Amino acid sequence: MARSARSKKRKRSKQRVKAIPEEPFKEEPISPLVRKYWLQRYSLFSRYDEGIKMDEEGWFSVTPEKIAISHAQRCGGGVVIGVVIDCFTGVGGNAIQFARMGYHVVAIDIDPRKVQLASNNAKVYGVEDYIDFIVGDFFKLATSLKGDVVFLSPPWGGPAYRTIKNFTLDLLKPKDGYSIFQVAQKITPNIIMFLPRNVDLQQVEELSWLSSPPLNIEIEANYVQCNLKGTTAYFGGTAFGKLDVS
Ligand code: MGP
Ligand code: SAH
Repeated sequence: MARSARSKKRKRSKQRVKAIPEEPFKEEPISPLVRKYWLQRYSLFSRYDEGIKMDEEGWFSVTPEKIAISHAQRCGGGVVIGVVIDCFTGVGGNAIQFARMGYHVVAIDIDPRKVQLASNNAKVYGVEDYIDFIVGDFFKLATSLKGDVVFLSPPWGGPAYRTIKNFTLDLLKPKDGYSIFQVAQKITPNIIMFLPRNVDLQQVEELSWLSSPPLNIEIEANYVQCNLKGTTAYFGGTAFGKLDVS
């Protein structure tokens, strides 16, 4: 649903926790590593030419726009308004689409530069007023966070992740996938986790058993133009499109 159509419903007071560095942003040149991702720039951000800014990690980590839109649609299809916590925001690929779908977003990244980039990119999409950016460590902030959905797209260890045959959850950064999931569960059982395409699916299913009773889980393969890009696990109310945060 278009943001403009929903604006009247969005009267909740905004609690800004902005901590964005003021220094001017210097764009990095397109390195050989980045070139492959730069060639895919319009599938990463369709408004790339309108002023999107990236850094090297941002290039190889950002969720392609089509997948980020489907993550946001699965959060209740925009029917209900709620708060999504994007715990590993990066350059904002997911946070922007959650905000466009009508959610209020708390966007956290440990790297101040990422928050600066994500804030810039949110402005390109006209949704900066719907996102509270926080520079900080998700694990330290977790106990003070409240939200209806937690979105997790942690680092996978760089582009070399794809050389691994079976990507086990202990390879996620900065902590293993079980620890990340357990911290997220203290906020809400409605968790969406974006994982590598070669992730160990049995281990992903086991995450749902960490809760008693076990959480609902639905696992989805994510494609862009027939190319498999990642795996998304939907837990709790986000599985089977049953989220209701009203
Ligand atoms: P990729 O496998 O590096 O690229 O990343 P591609 O073009 O599929 O490579 P190919 O040559 O094998 O076809 C694919 C997607 O995974 C990226 O667009 C990101 O959305 C996501 N991704 C990749 N990495 C290394 C990370 C990461 O560290 N963290 C997160 N959250 N996402 C990542
Ligand atoms: N979904 C994002 C990509 C996330 S990449 C997008 O679409 O743009 C993973 C991010 O996690 C990186 O930007 C990294 O800086 C951040 N990160 C790593 N450790 C963190 C921590 N402890 N707390 C918060 N963010 C962290």
